Amino acid sequence: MHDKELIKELQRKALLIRKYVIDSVYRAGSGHPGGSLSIADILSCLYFHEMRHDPKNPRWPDRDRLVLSKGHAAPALYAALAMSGYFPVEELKNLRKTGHFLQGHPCMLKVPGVDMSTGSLGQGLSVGIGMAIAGKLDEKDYRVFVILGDGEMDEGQVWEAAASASHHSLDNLIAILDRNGLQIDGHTEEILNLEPMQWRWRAFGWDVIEIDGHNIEEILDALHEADKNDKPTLIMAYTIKGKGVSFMEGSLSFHGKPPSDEQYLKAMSELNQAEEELNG
Ligand SMILES: Cc1ncc(C[n+]2csc(CCOP(=O)(O)OP(=O)(O)O)c2C)c(N)n1
Ligand SMILES: [Mg+2]
Repeated sequence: MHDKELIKELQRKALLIRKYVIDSVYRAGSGHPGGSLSIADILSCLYFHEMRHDPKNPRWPDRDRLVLSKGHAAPALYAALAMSGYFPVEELKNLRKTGHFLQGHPCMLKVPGVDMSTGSLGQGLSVGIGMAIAGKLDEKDYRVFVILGDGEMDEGQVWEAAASASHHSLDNLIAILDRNGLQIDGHTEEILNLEPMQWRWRAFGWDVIEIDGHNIEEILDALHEADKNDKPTLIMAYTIKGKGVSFMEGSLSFHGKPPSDEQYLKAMSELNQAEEELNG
């Protein structure tokens, strides 16, 4: 059992991430709200509880690393980083604006706290493996978290990486699969059926933990359990694309589209209401 206050605090932070996602994508007039909203709870648990990191020292050699392999969910990552103190939250208003540093996809050369530049799907797990092997060679005890999309599983490079992670017994590597069932063109099973997905990962030598990716307690338990494994772990997080905004939930069209003026107001009012309910 986790402390009730901790759970509530992480739920509050996840809601705030969602509000920043909607606000920044609306102001930018472009971006990916759906896949950003689906990982808000996961990022909240990672940045505000689980990860060892120091926003004042973004390149601290002993920090846990995070690779957002589904780099189009950058608005959620930027919100978590700003809220952690890597840069001022005011910068979130300048998402995708010329002359500012928060690009549409994360750039490690420009944004403090971004461990890897991503956006081209399929590559993040390979990079995470490199970091995990480096950690072993350097005798460091940091962990590497990689957040993957389920449409991203169509990329063959993911499976080459999956095989090499177990070959190298990378128990310091934790991949989190955002299993929202949707990709850019449709339902994941219609585009390329990879079911049973959990058994594919097991066959590649990974431990698999299946959870509700919006349940803070389950996310925390899974992260804790992953730490005890002697194999790489895949946390299969079942989520809802667009989670938290009624008309974006399960919607294909909000994969990569900003809300209109009217939709923006509705989304913010729903999230504000959820916040009020949480605060009782
Ligand atoms: C190599 C590559 N091909 C195509 C794209 C364009 N693209 C951006 S997001 C996306 C869909 C990804 O679906 P999924 O991994 O399920 O992400 P989520 O549902 O979490 O948004 C695609 C095809 C890309 N970024 N990289
Ligand atoms: Mg998806």
